[in-house]
Amino acid sequence: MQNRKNKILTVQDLSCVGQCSLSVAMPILSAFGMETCVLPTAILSEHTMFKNFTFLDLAKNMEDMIESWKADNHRFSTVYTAYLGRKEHFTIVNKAIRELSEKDALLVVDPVFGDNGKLYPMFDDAYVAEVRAFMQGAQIILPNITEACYLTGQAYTPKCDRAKAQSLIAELKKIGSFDIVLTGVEEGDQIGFAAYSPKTQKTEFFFAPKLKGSFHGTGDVFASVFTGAYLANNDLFKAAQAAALFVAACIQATEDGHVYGVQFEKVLAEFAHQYLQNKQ
Ligand code: PXL
Repeated sequence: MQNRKNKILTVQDLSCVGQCSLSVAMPILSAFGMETCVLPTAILSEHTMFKNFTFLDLAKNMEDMIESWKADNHRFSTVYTAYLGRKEHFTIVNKAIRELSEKDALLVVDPVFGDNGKLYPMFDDAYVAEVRAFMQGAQIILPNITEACYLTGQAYTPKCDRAKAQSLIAELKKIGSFDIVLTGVEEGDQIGFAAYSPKTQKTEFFFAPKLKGSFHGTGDVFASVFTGAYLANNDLFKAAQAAALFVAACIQATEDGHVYGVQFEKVLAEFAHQYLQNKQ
């Protein structure tokens, strides 16, 4: 059924309240049939969009886990990274990739450092520079508009149309030869993504009606579904389309006033089942 052996290592934080990072990646990747292993970078009480949050840095523990996995001979066929938290984590993650991934392993990088034109709390230009350097080894990157602007030095505009997306992609291509899925592209009252592959040198767009409201963690939901779907069918555009449709379904299922995350739990099982049956 799947083309790759799918033992995936996802590297990101655990936000103990708030539907984002590992709390969404683990159930989603599992629902798509992946054996999901995790290298947690930090434990937070809540994600950093809450007024209060605690942050326990797991850098030392990450290094110990890598040594233990090496000794027990664990290897991963895909590495998917998202919010790490501190710039020191990148050296450790590079080591994990070097020493623990299979020869033809896939590296999916969601840069996760900002949204709505701003960096998340605790991040600065030095963190962005680390992400930019780290991304060079990726086969697929999944930036939102804010992240693409910071990564390329282009000015942020609240609306990113096709022309702006093309110009961001032209600059992102200079960082590395990866597939790019740029999320948050808008056309009229629709929102979607631009998907570019160096293999075809073409950019394809997908748009669906823009739903009201702004929710945290949807980027992580998108990236997790994308990764699960991509590993199931190896099709960049179809995987991104599935992720966009899933995020829309999650927003529609989310009760009014619940804005710190989307209630993906309500729609995940059925969606993943349908996808794996039809490979939409
Ligand atoms: O959803 C991205 C994300 C992940 N992890 C933490 C965050 C955020 C966004 O704010 O704060 C800790």
